[in-house]
Amino acid sequence: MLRSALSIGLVSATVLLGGVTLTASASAAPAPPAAGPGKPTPYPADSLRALGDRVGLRIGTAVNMDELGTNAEYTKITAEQFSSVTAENVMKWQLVEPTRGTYDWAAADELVAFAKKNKQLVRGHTLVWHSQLPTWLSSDGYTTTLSNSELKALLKKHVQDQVKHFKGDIWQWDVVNEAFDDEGKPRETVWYKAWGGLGYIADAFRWAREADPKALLFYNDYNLEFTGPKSNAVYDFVKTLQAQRVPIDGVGFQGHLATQYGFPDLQNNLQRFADLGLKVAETEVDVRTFTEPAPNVNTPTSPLAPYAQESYWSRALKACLAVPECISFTPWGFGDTYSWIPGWFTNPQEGAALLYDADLKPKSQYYVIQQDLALAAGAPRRAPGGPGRP
Ligand code: 9MR
Repeated sequence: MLRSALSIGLVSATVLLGGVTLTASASAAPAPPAAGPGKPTPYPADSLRALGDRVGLRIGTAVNMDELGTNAEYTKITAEQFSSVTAENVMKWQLVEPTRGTYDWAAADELVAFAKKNKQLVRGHTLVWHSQLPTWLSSDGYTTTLSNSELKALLKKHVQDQVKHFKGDIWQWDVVNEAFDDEGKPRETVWYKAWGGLGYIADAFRWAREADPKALLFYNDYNLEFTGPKSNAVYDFVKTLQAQRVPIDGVGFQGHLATQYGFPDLQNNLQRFADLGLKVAETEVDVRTFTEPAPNVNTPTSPLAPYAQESYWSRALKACLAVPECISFTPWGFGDTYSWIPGWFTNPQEGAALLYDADLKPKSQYYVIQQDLALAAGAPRRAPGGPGRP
């Protein structure tokens, strides 16, 4: 009853849940006072970030730097709703060193400044990956004209320089991203080939720890959400890192979910990694569904799809809430227009994967998450962690 009242967006409906008054439509909420220059944007008591604060759970978002600062509504939502931000692209190697030997930190620095101003923590994404490499290094992540010794020196310099540049400003670093394939085999990337194995991963974590001892260091990947060859391989590998005293603090579960597949045994997987003494996080959550062909790529083909999406969002959040070591829950952006999904999954078309629609209005999925957070006051409180942090 409550859900349906919220889902159909009764503009005047307000509900008291978990001690917080939830407003059914963001536009019906009293407008917060405008933020002055240099002042943080005030955020409402029923925002996702305010509700997450009560259990110590950071609610994050990936940020598109083409919109932040130029699109007023986008900027306001980023500040009001989220207590953590991840650079969707601007901290990737391709963007920070497009020309060999010349760094461009401008967009990433802008995001860090925005986060500081708005009292948000930053997830650094990502230091070592085979994708989105500058073309001077590799155009496909698997082949290169550079020698193994050059690659080794380049990766060391990249990790050290980037972590030092942001020293003190990053809460969690995705040190290594997507090193395993879906069969649980190591991807034979340029890094794997240069080291003759996975040794580059231990080296990268050690360099990152030296460069910023206070940042939490994460391994991040997709399809770790369910028990299978990939999550088993990463689980075993992480144990070998720990046995070698490699400074790994956490594992990121990207959480790119789709209604066409069954909901994964996510809580079990978060818990088994947490039981290794690690932090865990949901780092790139979206829930895609089948949609109409272009130009209506964010219109579900089935009117029932949003119900499945609401359920998946809710279960993904609750899996994190149930595991005290799960310190952040980060959707991969918040407006369907900016999602990577419609451009990537085209045959058949999928989309409508985020909490806000193409007009930046909250969808029913948003209200479900908001309601779950309001009710989560009894969930175990988590500590953000990291050396020097509670
Ligand atoms: O959302 C990102 C998109 O804008 C980029 O074009 C794409 C390039 O590979 O990367 C997307 O983000 C990815 C993230 O960095 C790592 N996990 C998968 C994400 C979706 O592809």
